[in-house]
Amino acid sequence: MTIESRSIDQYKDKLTYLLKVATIVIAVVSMVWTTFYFFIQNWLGVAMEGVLTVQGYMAYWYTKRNNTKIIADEYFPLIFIMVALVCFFFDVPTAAVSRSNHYYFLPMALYAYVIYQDDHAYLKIGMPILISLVFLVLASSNYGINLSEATTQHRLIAAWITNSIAIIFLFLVALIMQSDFKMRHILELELSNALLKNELLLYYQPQVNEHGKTLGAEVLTRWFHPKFGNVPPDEFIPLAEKTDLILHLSKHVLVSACNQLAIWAKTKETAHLNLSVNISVKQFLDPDFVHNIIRIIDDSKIDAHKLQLEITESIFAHDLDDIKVKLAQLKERGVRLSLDDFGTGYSNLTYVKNLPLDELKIDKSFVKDVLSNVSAASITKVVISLAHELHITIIAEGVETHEQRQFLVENGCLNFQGYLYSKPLPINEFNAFVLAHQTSG
Ligand code: G
Ligand code: G
Ligand code: MN
Repeated sequence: MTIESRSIDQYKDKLTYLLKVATIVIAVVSMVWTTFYFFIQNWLGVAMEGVLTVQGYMAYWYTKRNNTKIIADEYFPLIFIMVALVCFFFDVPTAAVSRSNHYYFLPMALYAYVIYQDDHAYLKIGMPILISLVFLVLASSNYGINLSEATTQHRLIAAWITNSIAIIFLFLVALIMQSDFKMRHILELELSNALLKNELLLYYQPQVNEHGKTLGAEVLTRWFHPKFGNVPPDEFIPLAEKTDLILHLSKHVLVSACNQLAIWAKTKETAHLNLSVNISVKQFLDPDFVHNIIRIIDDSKIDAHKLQLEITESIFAHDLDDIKVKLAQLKERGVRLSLDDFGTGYSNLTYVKNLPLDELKIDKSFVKDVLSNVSAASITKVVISLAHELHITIIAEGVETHEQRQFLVENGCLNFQGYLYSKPLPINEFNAFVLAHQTSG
């Protein structure tokens, strides 16, 4: 176990390192070209290579900050387009010099397969195919409108450099692929071990109304690794999402949550409790998602209204029709739906209005700043009135102080979750909390 866990970090570091090398090479090479075009006063060349330089540096900066998602979403496609433009306008083959920049597309096609691995097939397969097709056209033709103004001699030297870098990139990508696959493999082993050994535990964070009565809880998964202690969900959930393990993990969480609801239903003091469960995007997109949930509810014989699924706005980046169908099926079975972290992502009011939601959850980042930041305060007010207008429940998460609570109450949000009341608790402590907070409701 120890060796495996250490190697996750090792591969993660290696991946970041390789990506840093690649992005800095892109930046430096295009900066050299920017300077070159500057000296021969070819302003279009300066502009184009200048843009590539900035993109390279930005990609490097985001790699350093461990934000590889923005590279996949923005910088990779942009760099692809820029290199294609360079091929077409600045690297047009002549009788004396052949084209060279298109060779960058070979490592890029391979790299696309790595970064879009967890995405829809049209990206995962489509991007490598698209890049390869562009390579094919540029490699097999002399299409292009030459705006370069560079001399044949310069271009000959440049071709040697470009081809060398393209070859180096090819090996870099091969190393990146190797590290990435290895890391996934190890993590899959570790997490599936954790599932088998019951190292994943459910914690319950109370949700409380304005009278202090406990309405229910949000389930938050904790991973207690025997050697590394508490691995935070912010680390293992995104990693689990990279493999199918998220499906097993989520199923474990849902089954446990429904079993808990069944246990609560047997006792007068706890029979009213609701349970909110976080649903990850990949889990939601699984074709069997609805079917599985309904089966779990049926098996545990709980009242489906007591189960609430928390989805996030990032779901809306996917097929909306499919989402609507799934949400409608869940609603029909009586499951409640909550929109988590509201206001942090693809906020689009039309989604909120058109989906069968039961609850909006004000994100803790707004609650945190509600007293010190005017825009956090106004966003919070808008979200609260939106919920009122749609006649759905509103709850604030991350409530830590009486002053924040007071602000929320004054603006019409009467349900709270946060450290002011309690941190997420193991089941025994949560049950004790409920008994201690039974005041009128
Ligand atoms: O639990 P905090 O305690 O650190 O949780 C961090 C993040 O992990 C939250 O955004 C929460 O939504 C998410 N999270 C916690 N448990 C689960 C889970 O069981 N499934 C999913 N999909 N996300 C979870
Ligand atoms: O994304 P989601 O809303 O599911 O995240 C819930 C996360 O918020 C968990 O990590 C939980 O531990 C954390 N959390 C719960 N209450 C508070 C709080 O009062 N303050 C802060 N900073 N975090 C909180
Ligand atoms: Mn949540």
